[in-house]
Amino acid sequence: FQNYSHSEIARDTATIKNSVIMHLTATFLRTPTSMDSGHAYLASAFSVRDRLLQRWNLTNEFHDRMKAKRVYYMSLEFLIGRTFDNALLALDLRKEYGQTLGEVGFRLEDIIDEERDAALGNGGLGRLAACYVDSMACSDYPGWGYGLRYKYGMFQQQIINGYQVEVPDCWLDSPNPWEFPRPDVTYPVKFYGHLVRDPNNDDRYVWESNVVYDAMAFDVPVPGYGTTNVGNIRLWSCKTNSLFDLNKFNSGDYGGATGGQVAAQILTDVLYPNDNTNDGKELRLRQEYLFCSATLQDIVARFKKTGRPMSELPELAAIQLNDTHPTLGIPEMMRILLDEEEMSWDDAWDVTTRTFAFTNHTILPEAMEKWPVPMLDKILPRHMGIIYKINLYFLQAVEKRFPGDRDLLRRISIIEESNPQQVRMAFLACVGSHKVNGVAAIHSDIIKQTIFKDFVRIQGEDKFINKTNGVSPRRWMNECNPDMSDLITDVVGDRSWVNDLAKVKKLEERVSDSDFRRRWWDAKQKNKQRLAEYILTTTGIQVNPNALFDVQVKRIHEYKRQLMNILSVIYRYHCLKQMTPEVRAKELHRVVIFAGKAASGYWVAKQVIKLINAVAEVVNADEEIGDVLKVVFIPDYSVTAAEYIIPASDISQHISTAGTEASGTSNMKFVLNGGIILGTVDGANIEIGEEIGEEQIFFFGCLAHEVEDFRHYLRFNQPKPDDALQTAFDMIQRNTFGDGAIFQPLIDSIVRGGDVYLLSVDFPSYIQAHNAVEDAYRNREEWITKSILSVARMSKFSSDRSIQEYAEEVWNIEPVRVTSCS
Ligand code: 26Y
Repeated sequence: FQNYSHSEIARDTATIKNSVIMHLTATFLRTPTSMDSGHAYLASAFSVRDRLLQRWNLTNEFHDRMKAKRVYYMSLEFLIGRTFDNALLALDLRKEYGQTLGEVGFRLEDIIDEERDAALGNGGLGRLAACYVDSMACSDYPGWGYGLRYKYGMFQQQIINGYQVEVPDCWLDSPNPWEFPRPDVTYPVKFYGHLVRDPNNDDRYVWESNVVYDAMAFDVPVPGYGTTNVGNIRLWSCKTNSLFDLNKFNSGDYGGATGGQVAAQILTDVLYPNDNTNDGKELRLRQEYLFCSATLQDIVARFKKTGRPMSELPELAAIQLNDTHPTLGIPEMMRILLDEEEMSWDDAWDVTTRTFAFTNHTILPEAMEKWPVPMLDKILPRHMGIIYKINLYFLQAVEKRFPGDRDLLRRISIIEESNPQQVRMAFLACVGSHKVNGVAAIHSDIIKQTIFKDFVRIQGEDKFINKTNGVSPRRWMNECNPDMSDLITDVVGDRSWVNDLAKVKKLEERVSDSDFRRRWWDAKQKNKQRLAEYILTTTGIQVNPNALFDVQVKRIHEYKRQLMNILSVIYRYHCLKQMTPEVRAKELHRVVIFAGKAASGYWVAKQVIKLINAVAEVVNADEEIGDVLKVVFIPDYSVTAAEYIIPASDISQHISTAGTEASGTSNMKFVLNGGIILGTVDGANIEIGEEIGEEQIFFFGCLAHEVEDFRHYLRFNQPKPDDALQTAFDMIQRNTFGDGAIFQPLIDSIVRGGDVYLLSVDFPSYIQAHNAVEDAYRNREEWITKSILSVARMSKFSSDRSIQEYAEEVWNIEPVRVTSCS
């Protein structure tokens, strides 16, 4: 046994083949002759998983033994995508598996394509969580992600008649090699009920309820690249069998017997498909609590195994809240410490605030979580009581320091005095944490000047910090862009840059090496060719890989201004139509690519998708235009789709109204793949520009500090669309793209609705910026220089850098490199 846990499984192809065939026959009851590519994938994946399992055990045993402080990253979303290729690269077994599969008649690429995405997230926030656990694993930080195992992840998007249609994502219908069920790790989670006060202790209650659900753990291994460390994401699923009512079953009430099961399952059935919009649904609140309660019970149970007193929890555990969604973890921690561990209020509060830290990801008012007091009181009576008390003590302390400032108390109260009263979750998260951070420099500044302004004054500047986002170079370079990665490896001398991105700086030395420049360009062309094929299979549209690929892929949201993009495409179409064929033939050929999902209930966003598809249909069918302009909406954007699209872009658009996009992370991915940004002075665009130099990025539009004045003006004055924008409106209204009436609400949002996102303000400079991009792209040599220099200067945006900063400044944890268990 000792030997088993210490020795690595052999890496030769004979051993690999044996283990694949073992799983094929023993796990899936197939034979090599009856194997299809689906089973080839499953058998290969299970054989890789055996290796991960071994390292997983080693890692966790080692961390336990070392009594290492762990960080717990709590997130309602983990947008993981695929794992097989990622694991092969991490274990350095890609070549061996490719060879083995080749010997039995399969191409590795096809086998990789059999895997379905784990799409347990909406967009940026969920993908960030996945990049962060990847970085923790790769940098040897003892860290776990905690989340929910949704039965249905992010819906699949079909485009029917130009409209988005949502289809359930039944990702667990086929076996999932990347999760380990842990029936022994199950916790009861209570809802509703009533409280009985401890007669001897004012702060202690017994919470009685017979509505109890079980949360069962599933562990998802996170392979670390170039280390034996394997991270973990622990996902909770609502367990059902304990709710089977045997009495009802025995009396013949079969439906009633499983009634409880159905209700329990619903809690982890589906991911809410909202990105940056809070719909305040009760089921969502219950999901959040199930998640927080199970997670906190698990963290406390693990800590208690060390035998140390609860007051020392902050020495062994740091908990990061990924936005406010897991904020109930704070009152839940208090409940455990007060009611179960019998701590005093002050000691419990001290432990709690030293353990928790909170990341804010947005300042859009519609995204702010608030829960009606009556709803919270009904579902979680004990927590409502704790929140009242947290608020009371907080307000008392503030009143002491700022006597008589009643407006201040009203502004900062965790309970908003509306009708009904609401709990402001961002304030609760802030008060219960020792650090609060934004996700890019401008965003962290904005939150200090707006939502947390009073808190900065009360709690001090030092509590409010910036942690600029980052992305994983493993997935977003090495995995998705093999040709460019091989080139970088040639320059650096080995592949160590994948874990140490500062090394890409070396690319600058080769910027005038003509052979290198040609290979750089060829790598991009190959990626564009690959995307052209992907576009053909997913949309039926043929595009020319030699055209400029102009990409905007992200969630569809008004603040991200896909509408401004498509309006500029309409204007471009108009201009092309005015030209003589001779002049038109000299125009730069362009493929405008969109992808992204709209929340199911977000009508305006769905109309934007319809408009894009309506424009695409007319433009792509216009023989006069031909290859000069193509418009493509790629359906069902996902992590995997992004891995095809991002490496193939020449220019990508990140054009949010200044001050609205907290950071953005795809902007980083595009530049790390040699693409150039056309963007506003917003989010992480700003820091990207600072790092790579302003010659390498195309900025336009008004600045964040100007936005309020423009908005104010537009509340009382009609916007003045310039000729270009007016031309686009006219074409829509003249039914150029089908019935213009269905798009009138989009035009009205600008001309009558106050143009909240300032499309009319930024449109002229947007068109100018497009022209500048065209001029630059026509000069191929200059373009290649921009592309190489950009990548060379992007090392700041590795999530390894972000995680190191969190580790040092927020979590106070150190890397623990797994060596041996003994
Ligand atoms: C349901 C509701 C409460 C809600 C659900 C999801 C609210 C917000 C979200 C998701 C927000 C989100 O994805 N924010 C993005 O986070 C990224 C990572 O920090 C940023 O790069 C990006 O600018 C921000 O919009």
